[in-house]
Amino acid sequence: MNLACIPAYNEESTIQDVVKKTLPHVDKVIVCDDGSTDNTAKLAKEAGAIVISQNNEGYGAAISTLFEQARKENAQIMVTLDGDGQHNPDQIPLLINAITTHNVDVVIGSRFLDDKTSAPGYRKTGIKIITSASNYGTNFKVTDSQSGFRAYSKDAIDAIHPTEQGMSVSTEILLKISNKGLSVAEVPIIVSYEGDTSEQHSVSHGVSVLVNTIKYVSIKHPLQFYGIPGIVLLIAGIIMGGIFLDAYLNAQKIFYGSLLASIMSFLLGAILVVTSILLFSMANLIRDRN
Ligand SMILES: Nc1nc2c(ncn2[C@@H]2O[C@H](COP(=O)(O)OP(=O)(O)OP(=O)(O)O)[C@@H](O)[C@H]2O)c(=O)[nH]1
Ligand SMILES: [Mg+2]
Repeated sequence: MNLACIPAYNEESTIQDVVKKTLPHVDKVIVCDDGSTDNTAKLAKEAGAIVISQNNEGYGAAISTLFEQARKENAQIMVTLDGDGQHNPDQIPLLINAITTHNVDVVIGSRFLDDKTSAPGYRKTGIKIITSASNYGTNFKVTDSQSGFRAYSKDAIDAIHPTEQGMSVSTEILLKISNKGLSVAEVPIIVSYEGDTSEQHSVSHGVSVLVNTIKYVSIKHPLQFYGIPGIVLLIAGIIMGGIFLDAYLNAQKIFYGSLLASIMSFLLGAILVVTSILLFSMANLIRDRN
Protein backbone atom coordinates (compact mmCIF):
# COMPACT_ATOMS: atom_id res chain seq x y z
CA MET A 1 0.00 0.00 0.00
CA ASN A 2 1.27 3.46 -0.92
CA LEU A 3 0.54 6.39 1.36
CA ALA A 4 0.76 10.13 0.81
CA CYS A 5 1.33 12.10 3.99
CA ILE A 6 0.78 15.82 4.23
CA PRO A 7 1.78 17.97 7.22
CA ALA A 8 -0.50 20.97 7.31
CA TYR A 9 -0.86 24.04 9.45
CA ASN A 10 -3.52 26.56 8.52
CA GLU A 11 -3.71 25.61 4.85
CA GLU A 12 -7.47 25.94 4.27
CA SER A 13 -6.99 27.74 0.97
CA THR A 14 -4.97 24.92 -0.58
CA ILE A 15 -5.44 21.65 1.32
CA GLN A 16 -8.54 20.48 -0.53
CA ASP A 17 -6.97 20.89 -3.91
CA VAL A 18 -3.76 19.18 -2.77
CA VAL A 19 -5.64 16.19 -1.27
CA LYS A 20 -7.86 15.77 -4.33
CA LYS A 21 -4.91 15.90 -6.73
CA THR A 22 -2.93 13.49 -4.54
CA LEU A 23 -5.61 10.79 -4.11
CA PRO A 24 -5.38 9.34 -7.66
CA HIS A 25 -1.68 8.58 -7.19
CA VAL A 26 -1.79 6.61 -3.90
CA ASP A 27 -4.02 4.30 -1.86
CA LYS A 28 -4.56 6.67 1.06
CA VAL A 29 -3.89 10.29 1.89
CA ILE A 30 -3.14 11.20 5.49
CA VAL A 31 -3.07 14.80 6.62
CA CYS A 32 -1.41 15.66 9.93
CA ASP A 33 -3.22 18.79 11.02
CA ASP A 34 -1.24 20.56 13.67
CA GLY A 35 -3.93 22.36 15.62
CA SER A 36 -4.80 24.64 12.70
CA THR A 37 -7.06 27.49 13.74
CA ASP A 38 -8.81 27.49 10.37
CA ASN A 39 -10.80 24.82 8.52
CA THR A 40 -7.81 22.75 7.34
CA ALA A 41 -8.90 19.54 9.14
CA LYS A 42 -12.53 19.72 8.03
CA LEU A 43 -11.68 20.49 4.41
CA ALA A 44 -9.01 17.78 4.25
CA LYS A 45 -11.52 15.20 5.52
CA GLU A 46 -14.15 16.35 3.04
CA ALA A 47 -11.64 16.04 0.23
CA GLY A 48 -11.07 12.38 1.15
CA ALA A 49 -8.05 12.41 3.46
CA ILE A 50 -7.67 10.67 6.81
CA VAL A 51 -6.88 13.43 9.29
CA ILE A 52 -4.66 13.02 12.32
CA SER A 53 -4.77 15.99 14.65
CA GLN A 54 -2.17 17.18 17.05
CA ASN A 55 -1.71 20.24 19.14
CA ASN A 56 0.62 22.67 17.39
CA GLU A 57 3.73 20.60 17.91
CA GLY A 58 5.59 21.64 14.76
CA TYR A 59 6.46 20.38 11.28
CA GLY A 60 8.97 17.81 12.58
CA ALA A 61 6.52 16.42 15.13
CA ALA A 62 3.96 16.04 12.33
CA ILE A 63 6.51 14.20 10.14
CA SER A 64 7.33 11.91 13.06
CA THR A 65 3.62 11.13 13.59
CA LEU A 66 3.27 10.42 9.87
CA PHE A 67 6.21 7.95 9.95
CA GLU A 68 4.52 6.26 12.92
CA GLN A 69 1.25 6.08 11.02
CA ALA A 70 2.95 4.65 7.93
CA ARG A 71 4.41 1.87 10.11
CA LYS A 72 0.96 1.15 11.59
CA GLU A 73 -0.55 0.98 8.12
CA ASN A 74 2.31 -1.24 6.96
CA ALA A 75 2.87 1.06 3.99
CA GLN A 76 5.22 -0.07 1.24
CA ILE A 77 5.92 3.52 0.21
CA MET A 78 5.23 6.82 1.95
CA VAL A 79 5.34 10.06 -0.01
CA THR A 80 5.43 13.30 1.97
CA LEU A 81 4.41 16.59 0.40
CA ASP A 82 3.45 20.06 1.59
CA GLY A 83 -0.13 21.12 2.10
CA ASP A 84 0.40 24.66 0.87
CA GLY A 85 0.21 23.75 -2.82
CA GLN A 86 3.90 24.38 -3.51
CA HIS A 87 4.40 20.76 -4.62
CA ASN A 88 2.61 19.35 -7.63
CA PRO A 89 0.88 16.05 -6.70
CA ASP A 90 1.07 14.98 -10.34
CA GLN A 91 4.80 14.51 -9.77
CA ILE A 92 4.18 11.85 -7.08
CA PRO A 93 4.59 8.98 -9.61
CA LEU A 94 8.07 10.32 -10.45
CA LEU A 95 9.13 9.76 -6.85
CA ILE A 96 7.34 6.42 -6.46
CA ASN A 97 8.82 5.10 -9.73
CA ALA A 98 12.30 5.99 -8.58
CA ILE A 99 11.76 3.73 -5.55
CA THR A 100 10.12 0.85 -7.38
CA THR A 101 12.21 0.77 -10.54
CA HIS A 102 15.61 1.76 -9.14
CA ASN A 103 15.21 0.07 -5.80
CA VAL A 104 16.37 3.02 -3.70
CA ASP A 105 15.18 3.63 -0.13
CA VAL A 106 14.64 7.37 -0.18
CA VAL A 107 13.84 9.68 -3.06
CA ILE A 108 14.11 13.43 -2.63
CA GLY A 109 12.28 15.78 -4.93
CA SER A 110 14.83 18.48 -5.64
CA ARG A 111 13.91 21.97 -6.82
CA PHE A 112 17.53 22.61 -7.84
CA LEU A 113 18.37 19.52 -9.84
CA ASP A 114 17.51 21.02 -13.20
CA ASP A 115 16.88 24.49 -11.79
CA LYS A 116 13.47 25.11 -13.30
CA THR A 117 12.23 26.49 -10.01
CA SER A 118 12.63 30.22 -9.64
CA ALA A 119 12.98 30.23 -5.86
CA PRO A 120 13.51 33.74 -4.48
CA GLY A 121 17.25 34.45 -4.41
CA TYR A 122 17.72 34.75 -0.65
CA ARG A 123 15.87 31.50 -0.10
CA LYS A 124 17.85 29.68 -2.74
CA THR A 125 21.08 30.86 -1.14
CA GLY A 126 19.87 29.88 2.34
CA ILE A 127 18.85 26.39 1.25
CA LYS A 128 22.13 25.90 -0.60
CA ILE A 129 24.15 26.88 2.50
CA ILE A 130 22.11 24.52 4.69
CA THR A 131 22.45 21.77 2.08
CA SER A 132 26.26 22.14 1.94
CA ALA A 133 26.41 21.90 5.74
CA SER A 134 24.12 18.88 5.74
CA ASN A 135 26.10 17.17 2.95
CA TYR A 136 29.17 17.42 5.14
CA GLY A 137 27.50 15.11 7.65
CA THR A 138 26.23 12.47 5.22
CA ASN A 139 27.94 9.89 3.05
CA PHE A 140 26.01 11.10 -0.02
CA LYS A 141 25.42 14.51 -1.60
CA VAL A 142 22.02 16.02 -2.30
CA THR A 143 21.09 19.30 -3.98
CA ASP A 144 17.98 20.08 -1.89
CA SER A 145 18.27 18.96 1.73
CA GLN A 146 15.22 20.99 2.74
CA SER A 147 12.69 19.51 0.35
CA GLY A 148 9.51 18.24 1.97
CA PHE A 149 8.57 16.33 -1.18
CA ARG A 150 10.09 12.92 -0.59
CA ALA A 151 9.32 9.23 -0.88
CA TYR A 152 10.41 6.54 1.57
CA SER A 153 10.57 2.77 1.04
CA LYS A 154 9.34 0.33 3.69
CA ASP A 155 12.92 -0.16 4.92
CA ALA A 156 13.29 3.60 5.34
CA ILE A 157 9.89 3.92 7.03
CA ASP A 158 10.88 1.22 9.52
CA ALA A 159 14.37 2.59 10.15
CA ILE A 160 13.73 6.30 10.58
CA HIS A 161 12.34 7.69 13.83
CA PRO A 162 12.65 11.49 13.68
CA THR A 163 12.82 13.44 16.92
CA GLU A 164 13.24 17.08 15.78
CA GLN A 165 10.07 19.09 16.37
CA GLY A 166 10.69 21.84 13.84
CA MET A 167 11.84 22.28 10.26
CA SER A 168 15.29 20.84 11.05
CA VAL A 169 13.71 17.40 10.80
CA SER A 170 14.57 17.41 7.07
CA THR A 171 18.29 17.49 7.94
CA GLU A 172 17.88 15.07 10.83
CA ILE A 173 16.28 12.50 8.51
CA LEU A 174 19.11 12.85 5.97
CA LEU A 175 21.69 12.16 8.68
CA LYS A 176 19.70 9.16 9.87
CA ILE A 177 19.43 7.85 6.30
CA SER A 178 23.20 8.13 6.02
CA ASN A 179 23.85 6.49 9.41
CA LYS A 180 21.57 3.57 8.60
CA GLY A 181 23.23 3.04 5.23
CA LEU A 182 20.00 3.55 3.28
CA SER A 183 20.26 4.52 -0.38
CA VAL A 184 19.17 7.91 -1.71
CA ALA A 185 18.29 9.36 -5.10
CA GLU A 186 16.99 12.75 -6.19
CA VAL A 187 14.50 13.54 -8.91
CA PRO A 188 13.88 17.04 -10.26
CA ILE A 189 10.60 18.62 -9.12
CA ILE A 190 8.97 21.97 -9.68
CA VAL A 191 8.14 24.05 -6.61
CA SER A 192 5.71 26.91 -6.94
CA TYR A 193 6.56 30.20 -5.25
CA GLU A 194 3.45 32.09 -6.34
CA GLY A 195 1.98 34.44 -3.76
CA ASP A 196 4.92 33.83 -1.49
CA THR A 197 5.40 36.55 1.12
CA SER A 198 6.85 34.98 4.23
CA GLU A 199 10.33 36.52 3.95
CA GLN A 200 11.00 37.36 7.59
CA HIS A 201 9.53 34.11 8.77
CA SER A 202 11.69 32.11 6.40
CA VAL A 203 14.89 33.96 7.34
CA SER A 204 14.43 33.11 11.02
CA HIS A 205 13.50 29.54 10.12
CA GLY A 206 16.54 29.32 7.86
CA VAL A 207 18.89 30.47 10.60
CA SER A 208 17.51 28.00 13.11
CA VAL A 209 17.66 25.15 10.59
CA LEU A 210 21.28 26.07 9.76
CA VAL A 211 22.23 26.13 13.46
CA ASN A 212 20.59 22.74 13.97
CA THR A 213 22.25 21.35 10.85
CA ILE A 214 25.64 22.44 12.17
CA LYS A 215 24.72 20.85 15.51
CA TYR A 216 23.99 17.52 13.79
CA VAL A 217 27.05 17.64 11.60
CA SER A 218 29.31 18.68 14.48
CA ILE A 219 28.11 15.69 16.48
CA LYS A 220 28.99 13.55 13.49
CA HIS A 221 32.50 15.06 13.18
CA PRO A 222 33.29 16.21 16.75
CA LEU A 223 37.05 15.94 16.36
CA GLN A 224 37.05 18.40 13.44
CA PHE A 225 34.41 20.76 14.83
CA TYR A 226 35.52 20.94 18.47
CA GLY A 227 38.84 19.11 18.68
CA ILE A 228 40.82 21.12 16.10
CA PRO A 229 39.65 24.59 17.29
CA GLY A 230 40.27 23.34 20.84
CA ILE A 231 43.87 22.37 20.05
CA VAL A 232 44.44 25.71 18.24
CA LEU A 233 43.19 27.58 21.32
CA LEU A 234 45.34 25.46 23.64
CA ILE A 235 48.42 26.24 21.57
CA ALA A 236 47.49 29.95 21.43
CA GLY A 237 47.06 29.87 25.23
CA ILE A 238 50.50 28.32 25.68
CA ILE A 239 52.14 30.86 23.33
CA MET A 240 50.50 33.82 25.07
CA GLY A 241 51.45 32.33 28.43
CA GLY A 242 55.02 32.09 27.15
CA ILE A 243 54.98 35.74 26.09
CA PHE A 244 53.71 36.71 29.53
CA LEU A 245 56.34 34.65 31.33
CA ASP A 246 59.08 35.90 29.07
CA ALA A 247 58.19 39.56 29.78
CA TYR A 248 57.87 38.84 33.48
CA LEU A 249 61.09 36.92 33.89
CA ASN A 250 63.28 39.01 31.59
CA ALA A 251 61.96 42.52 32.15
CA GLN A 252 59.85 42.15 35.33
CA LYS A 253 56.89 43.49 33.38
CA ILE A 254 53.42 42.10 34.01
CA PHE A 255 51.19 42.11 30.92
CA TYR A 256 47.79 41.47 32.42
CA GLY A 257 46.23 41.42 28.95
CA SER A 258 48.31 38.51 27.73
CA LEU A 259 47.95 36.71 31.07
CA LEU A 260 44.15 36.94 30.85
CA ALA A 261 44.07 36.02 27.14
CA SER A 262 46.36 33.08 27.80
CA ILE A 263 44.21 31.71 30.63
CA MET A 264 40.95 32.21 28.68
CA SER A 265 42.32 30.66 25.54
CA PHE A 266 43.76 27.71 27.43
CA LEU A 267 40.54 27.06 29.36
CA LEU A 268 38.31 27.36 26.29
CA GLY A 269 40.67 25.13 24.33
CA ALA A 270 40.61 22.53 27.11
CA ILE A 271 36.79 22.62 27.25
CA LEU A 272 36.55 22.15 23.47
CA VAL A 273 39.03 19.27 23.45
CA VAL A 274 37.19 17.51 26.28
CA THR A 275 33.84 18.17 24.51
CA SER A 276 35.16 16.69 21.29
CA ILE A 277 36.39 13.55 23.05
CA LEU A 278 33.09 13.14 24.93
CA LEU A 279 31.02 13.65 21.76
CA PHE A 280 33.26 11.29 19.82
CA SER A 281 32.80 8.55 22.43
CA MET A 282 29.07 9.20 22.69
CA ALA A 283 28.65 9.09 18.91
CA ASN A 284 30.46 5.74 18.84
CA LEU A 285 28.32 4.36 21.65
CA ILE A 286 25.11 5.46 19.94
CA ARG A 287 26.29 4.03 16.61
CA ASP A 288 27.00 0.70 18.30
CA ARG A 289 23.55 0.62 19.91
CA ASN A 290 21.78 1.35 16.62
N1 LIG B 1 1.73 19.80 10.98
C1 LIG B 1 2.43 20.91 10.77
N2 LIG B 1 2.64 21.31 9.54
C2 LIG B 1 3.34 22.43 9.36
C3 LIG B 1 3.84 23.23 10.39
N3 LIG B 1 4.48 24.29 9.86
C4 LIG B 1 4.39 24.14 8.53
N4 LIG B 1 3.69 23.04 8.23
C5 LIG B 1 3.32 22.50 6.92
O1 LIG B 1 4.49 22.04 6.31
C6 LIG B 1 4.50 22.38 4.94
C7 LIG B 1 5.70 23.20 4.64
O2 LIG B 1 5.68 24.37 5.41
P1 LIG B 1 6.06 25.79 4.82
O3 LIG B 1 5.87 26.79 5.90
O4 LIG B 1 5.34 25.99 3.53
O5 LIG B 1 7.61 25.57 4.60
P2 LIG B 1 8.45 25.87 3.31
O6 LIG B 1 7.69 25.43 2.10
O7 LIG B 1 9.79 25.29 3.57
O8 LIG B 1 8.57 27.42 3.37
P3 LIG B 1 7.92 28.50 2.38
O9 LIG B 1 8.88 28.59 1.25
O10 LIG B 1 7.82 29.71 3.25
O11 LIG B 1 6.58 28.00 1.96
C8 LIG B 1 3.16 23.08 4.68
O12 LIG B 1 2.25 22.12 4.23
C9 LIG B 1 2.75 23.58 6.04
O13 LIG B 1 1.35 23.63 6.20
C10 LIG B 1 3.57 22.80 11.71
O14 LIG B 1 3.96 23.44 12.69
N5 LIG B 1 2.86 21.64 11.84
MG1 LIG C 1 5.77 26.14 1.68
